[in-house]
Amino acid sequence: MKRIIMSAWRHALGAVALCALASAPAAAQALVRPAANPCVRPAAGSVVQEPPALRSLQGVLSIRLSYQHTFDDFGRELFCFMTPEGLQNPTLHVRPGDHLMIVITNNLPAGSAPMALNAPNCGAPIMNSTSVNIHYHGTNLPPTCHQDEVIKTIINAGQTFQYNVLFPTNEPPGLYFYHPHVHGIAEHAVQGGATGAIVVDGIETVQPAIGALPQRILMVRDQPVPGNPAPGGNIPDWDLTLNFVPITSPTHAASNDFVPAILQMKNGSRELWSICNCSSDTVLDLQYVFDGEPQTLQLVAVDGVPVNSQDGVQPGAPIPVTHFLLPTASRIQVIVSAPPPTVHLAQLMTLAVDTGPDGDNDPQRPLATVQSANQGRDSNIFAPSIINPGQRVSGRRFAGLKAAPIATRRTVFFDENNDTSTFFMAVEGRPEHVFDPNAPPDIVAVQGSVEEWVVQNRTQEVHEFHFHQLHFLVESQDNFELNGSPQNPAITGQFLDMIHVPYWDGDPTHPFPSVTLRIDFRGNDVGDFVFHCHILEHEDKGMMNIIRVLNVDDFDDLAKRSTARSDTAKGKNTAASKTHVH
Ligand SMILES: [Cu+2]
Repeated sequence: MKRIIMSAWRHALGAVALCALASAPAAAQALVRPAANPCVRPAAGSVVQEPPALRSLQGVLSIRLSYQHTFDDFGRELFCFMTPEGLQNPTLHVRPGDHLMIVITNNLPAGSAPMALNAPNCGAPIMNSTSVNIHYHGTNLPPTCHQDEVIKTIINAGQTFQYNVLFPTNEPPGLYFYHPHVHGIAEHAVQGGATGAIVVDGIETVQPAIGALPQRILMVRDQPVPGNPAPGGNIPDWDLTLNFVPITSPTHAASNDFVPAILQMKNGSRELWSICNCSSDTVLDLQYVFDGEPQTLQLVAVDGVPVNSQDGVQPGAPIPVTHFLLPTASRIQVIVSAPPPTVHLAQLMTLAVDTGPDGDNDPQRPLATVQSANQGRDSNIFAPSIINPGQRVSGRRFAGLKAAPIATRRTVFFDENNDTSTFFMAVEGRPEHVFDPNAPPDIVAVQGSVEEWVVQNRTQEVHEFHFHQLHFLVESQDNFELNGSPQNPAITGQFLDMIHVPYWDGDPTHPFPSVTLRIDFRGNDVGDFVFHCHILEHEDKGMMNIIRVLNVDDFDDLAKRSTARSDTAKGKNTAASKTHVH
């Protein structure tokens, strides 16, 4: 049903350019030896445990990771990042302005299906079926080699690579995550579990409602259903896990026999839950229910940005929600109360998500049964991140975006060819094509500008729009109801790195569902980077594109050359942009 495809690599097989590597430091690093017993996972019905956590010290978090795999009892291939001490996928706590240094060795077996990447390279110039790299999802890091670059960064089996990532001082405090981002095998790696949380500490200084509440990281992931049964009814396309505790599904479509995880809280307590939808392909619609009654959750952050915290509105104010649609790769942080003793059944669950006629089966199911007792499970939770009394973080990376003049307007859209199982992240006015890491960018923008993009869904399944290196301001969600899908009112006016674009119902008189976004190129994001659907099956099959952001001088040079070639379209575009460059 859903298998990784390597045809995109095979067609590009050919002369391999053995050009000089752009990354000399990697060779100097001592390799990280494989850990014993990698990727150990708990049993169904287990109590949810907090992932291991590592914290920066005096502005630096320096770690060593071994990328490994194993197979579980159902034959599923599991992937993980292991520290030499045996910690799996540790949560990485940093503060704005910190350096995150990671030495990583790829300890997978040698791969097949090589594909050459044109220079400039970062790491190996050839990628294959066991390559790895690390994307620091949601962070506002530059797309440069050794930081958050994923198009040309390749670490092959046996190779060691050094990341030296510098978090900006205005990075919003909140929940981010890391995962491999090699085109063609991203779905397999992420479904295998190669994801970990990144926390930029200090959110309580922007959202005072959090105060000193205990905090908990909840990572939802997805994986193949054992035996690959035909999806339908309550048999999903993908099973879910919660901090790796598998949520097993019924074996009959009409059965409701899900086995949730157990989550233990202290009687009368409140906690901050930082929840990542770290699944590859599964959209969630989270709800917290006491005896069938949806509870109000106080939403304090989405995608690492404290809500209502930008554009001079600090401290932020929480948004009450009774459910929240969480795209793949999206994160929310919510304040949650323990169930009172009178409640018989308290559950964190995901409601059914209608992914469209061409989409996956994503039924309602419980994630965890929440138990409260006089003895809390303090070992499960970590202390609040309060930096130092009196110390604050600004987190205002996107301040002023609402009022900034718009330099350029563009339309991009999701499209599919069902006959060839190819997926497109297309740009209006450009030929539609599957992602090619060696292709030139379809969009060139200028650093310092702000653009307005309409992102349309022209297909009959949902897609999840992601922009690397920056967040966008959600201006509107359009034509949703007309096509049978609800909007999510909580996100309009907020700053996200993921947004759900529901499916088109196929009625030619209905305009495509779309979102209108303000894209912020005022940051330190010069270079080539990607925007794509974060349903990774779709990304692997081509639904990704490249944008090049140039600094003003390079952009002006490009504009002059374009004008000299009488390229009127580009010339007009440039003139419009330049008038608004600060
Ligand atoms: Cu998609």
